[in-house]
Order: sequence, then C-alpha cells, then structure tokens
Amino acid sequence: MESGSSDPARSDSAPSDPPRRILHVDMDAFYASVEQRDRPELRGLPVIVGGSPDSRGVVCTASYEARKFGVHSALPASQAKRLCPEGIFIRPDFERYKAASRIVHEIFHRYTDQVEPLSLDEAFLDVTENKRGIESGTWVAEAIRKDVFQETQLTCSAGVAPSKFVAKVASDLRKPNGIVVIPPSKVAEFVRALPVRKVPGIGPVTERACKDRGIHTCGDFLRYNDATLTSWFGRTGRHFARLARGEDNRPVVAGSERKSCSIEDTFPRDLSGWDAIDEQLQLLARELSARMQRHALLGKTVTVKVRFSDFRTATRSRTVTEPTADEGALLTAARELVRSTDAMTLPIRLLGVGFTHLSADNGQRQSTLPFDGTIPSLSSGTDDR
Ligand code: TTP
Ligand code: MG
Repeated sequence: MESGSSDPARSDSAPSDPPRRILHVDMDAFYASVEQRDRPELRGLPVIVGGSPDSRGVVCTASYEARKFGVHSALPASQAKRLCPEGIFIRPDFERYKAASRIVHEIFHRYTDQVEPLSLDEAFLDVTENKRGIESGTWVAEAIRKDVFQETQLTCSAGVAPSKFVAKVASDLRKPNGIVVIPPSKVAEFVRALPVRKVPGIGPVTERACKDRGIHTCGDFLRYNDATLTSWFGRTGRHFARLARGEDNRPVVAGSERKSCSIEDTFPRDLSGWDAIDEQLQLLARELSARMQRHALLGKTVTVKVRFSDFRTATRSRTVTEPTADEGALLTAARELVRSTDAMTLPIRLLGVGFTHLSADNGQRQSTLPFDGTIPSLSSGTDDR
C-alpha cells in the first residue's frame, strides 16, 4: 500500500478564499409528484411514470410509495409491474413537468442569478452573495423550499455545502422533503466516509473496479498517490483523488445550456475482443439513454470515443435522421462507430458514448427508427492525448 498523496500546494482553491455557499436543490419524485398533485386520487398510491408495463419501455420515476416495492428510474416497466402489481402506470406528460419546472427556476432567480440548471428538476445555486442579503445558505435553502411548496404544492430536497460535489451528495441524503447542511469544518470527515458510488461519475463498472482494489469509501482513495490512481482510472483518477480530499472549486455556471451529454468509462483491465467491448457498450448506452431522458433531451448526433492501450484516442460521430434518446438506436450507432476504429485489433482502455446537437424533448414520442445509414461518419478524428 502506498502512503497518502495529499499535497496542500495542489489545492484548487486559494486558502484565503472565503468558503462559498452552494445549494443543490432537487425535486422529490418529480414527475410522479406532479401527477399526484394534479390527480388527488393518486396520492398515497404507488405511481409509476414511464412506459407501459407491456411495452419495452422503462420507468422514468416512481412515487415513494412505489419505491418501497423496489421500483426505480430506468427499470424496465415490465419488471416494475412484477415488483409492484398494484402500481398505477402513467405515461409522462412533459408539458406539465416543464410548467412546474419553470416556476421552480423562477423562484431560484428571486434569490440569485447564479443558477446552473442540471435538469428540469435540479439545479446548483451559488448564494454566497444573494439578492435578499441572507447570510446563511441554510436559510436561503429553507426559504426556497417554502416558496416552492407554496407555489407548486411540490416538495424538494436541498444540500448546502461549500462545493458542488458535497452539496449534490448532501441533497440526496434526506429525501424526500429534507435538507442536509455540511459546513466547511465538516467537509473532510463527510467526504472520507462517503461510499464511492455516491460520487457523481462513478457508476457500477467503476465501483466494481474500486472495490477490486479495496477502495470502498472516498477516504480509501487517499491511500494511493495520483500516479497509481491515474494508472487505474485514467485522468478521472486524479479527479476522484481531488474530490476525496474535499477539493472541488468548480464554479456554478449560470444559465449554462448543455451542448452535449456523454459518459465514458476507463477499464481496470484493457478490453480485447468484440464480446467484451459490446458488453461495455450496452452498459454505456443504457446509462446514457436514461440520462438523456432524465434531462428531457434528444440528440441528433451520436459520438463514440475509444482510447487504445497505447493511449491513442479515436473519436467518431454520426448524425441521425430524427433526434432521439432511444437506447437501441444509440447502441446500433455506437456499435458501428466503434467497429470503424481499430477496436477489433487493439486493446481498449477507455470507451465513451455521447450525444451532441441536443434539443429539448417536447414529449412527442421519440423516434425508434434505425439510424440514417447515409451519413456513415460526420466527423472522425484521432488525437494523441
Ligand atoms: P431525479 O431527480 O433523479 O428523480 P426524482 O425527482 O423522480 O426522484 P428523487 O429526486 O426524489 O429521487 O429525476 C428527475 C426526473 O427526471 C424524474 O422525476 C423523472 C426523470 N427521469 C427519467 O426520466 N429517467 C431517469 O432515469 C431518471 C433518473 C429520471
Ligand atoms: Mg429529483
């Protein structure tokens, strides 16, 4: 085992910077709560918003009553039906969710314009300076939660912390209708005890890779130096180490509109052979499709990124006829794009899939048409990073 690599000189923020007051606000069971609000007969019942149980659709979200049965976002609707036979399945109605979202975002702006929307139901706010001159981040969060409930009859949860990372993790801890405050003096202790899966960006694959190396909590990252973490996880290894040290100086970027939505994974062992590659592509496609739906986004261009064992990186992209977020269509395109690289002959250390040219999903049914085969590669490139 290696000794700790914490190097205070590498800290992202200058020591003299006063701590920021960052909020992460996230609506509770958002789509399902809007349905229960608008149809009082559904209150207290297991409501499941998403695809029909006899289709190949997935669950967008479930009310907390339905979650007790193990129903959650991205679960196939047919499986949700088996887990929760008395579940009430509802097709999503994005117009009403968007209307509620608009009110919530307008409330945020009463307090600060430093609002970074992450999706319809979730945003970061930097309230260090705020329009009401409120000194405490906690008070701002409570005032916002009160306004949101009064004006939408919906509840939300909030995390209050000096960084985006900690605020985001905190907002999830006392859901629904809860608030968790992590003051600057408690950040290090809080992060050290955090299971790695709570880190945004660590999915099931990276979690497994961490566990294989005895890394269960963020504190365990601190036992390894950056070089070791980079050799295991690629560049993200350094990012994890910084987060584990409680260093996250990323600013709240007001009004930023997403230009792309992508995920990637660096593998603990290089992938060789199509079966291994395809297995990972399926996981990535499922996760990306769910993320696009969560953000009510459609994409017109699919991109893939492949980094080989010699660190050469190839990117390929392809435009589709109809904007989509469909998992099957994404997977079909991603497979073809990856096959057009040297993936069949060289071991792969990283795979990524993404959508660009995004538009808002206005609730019309998504296209599940196959990808347009006439534009095999809109752009492609290789770089040496
Ligand atoms: P989340 O905030 O992840 O979930 P939630 O608000 O339903 O529940 P909670 O925050 O209390 O845990 O996502 C917000 C909305 O985005 C959700 O209501 C439905 C949609 N969504 C999807 O369509 N697909 C998904 O996979 C996820 C996670 C969310
Ligand atoms: Mg939510």
